[in-house]
Amino acid sequence: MAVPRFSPDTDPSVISAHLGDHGYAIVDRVVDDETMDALAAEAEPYINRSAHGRDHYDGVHTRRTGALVARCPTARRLIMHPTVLGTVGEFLGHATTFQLHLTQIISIEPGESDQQLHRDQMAFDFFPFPADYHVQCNTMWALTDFTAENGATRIRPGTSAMSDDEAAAVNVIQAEMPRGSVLFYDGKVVHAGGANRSDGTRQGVNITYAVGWVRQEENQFLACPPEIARTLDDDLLRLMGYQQGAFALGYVGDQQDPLAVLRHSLEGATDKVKVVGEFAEANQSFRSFVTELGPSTDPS
Ligand SMILES: O=C(O)CCC(=O)C(=O)O
Repeated sequence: MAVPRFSPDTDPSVISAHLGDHGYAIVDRVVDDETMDALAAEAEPYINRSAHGRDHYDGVHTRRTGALVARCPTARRLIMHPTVLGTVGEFLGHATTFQLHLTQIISIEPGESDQQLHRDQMAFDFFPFPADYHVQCNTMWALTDFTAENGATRIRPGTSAMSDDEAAAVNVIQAEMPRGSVLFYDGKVVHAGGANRSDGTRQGVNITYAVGWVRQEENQFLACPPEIARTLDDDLLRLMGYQQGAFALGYVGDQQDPLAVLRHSLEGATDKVKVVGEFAEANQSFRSFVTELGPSTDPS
């Protein structure tokens, strides 16, 4: 079956619409070989030190290497790529904010077998999110070419809103794509890593995003130590979680803004997080709540 794909200049709203209809979208050659060469060189020592998985879900011939914000400066460009942020912003636009969920290079080595098919949102304690509520939006960047032989991601297209029984009847496709391409897939679509029947390692950079009100899969505050975090741009830091995830979520101390605390310390940060009224744009629930709350008091 021919797998549809998009060119790198495609409008993010088109990519997001395809993702909504099919559970995945592939955009070819979004970054060049130099970018992937730089990332591969930065990551290599960490990949070599990463242990193989401990079960057949993680993959006994698969290495998973995280903390990419801290370890690999080039990964920050993939995380913040405008096509990706545009698509994720559209796809998760129903939430007040979205955030970085995890960063992980998945190296599937020769001899690995098919990973068990699954839906990524199971990470949230198998909570049964409604079929029309997307909690995450994922990317898998091809650090090497992705081929059917070397373990390109397997997907059952269009299964995001299906029951497991219905999904089981859908044929699997493989996200074959040249190096530098990116696969988008949602948190509900049935998918898995593929068996590697080649003699080379398949490497994918899994960078995923989630709505701002859930716990992140990779703990960004420890994976990227504060001394490195302080060297990063504000936009990346907000995405990593140095922002209010939604009203009341993520403040520090005396309702201070987490980014201000990172920059100026707990005692030195004067910026406060937003009050509920400042979220009135977000949705009708906020507007109703604020109407009932009445006018703000001025403490001065
Ligand atoms: O490596 C892949 O292509 C997919 C991996 C995956 O789905 C996972 O580990 O959850």
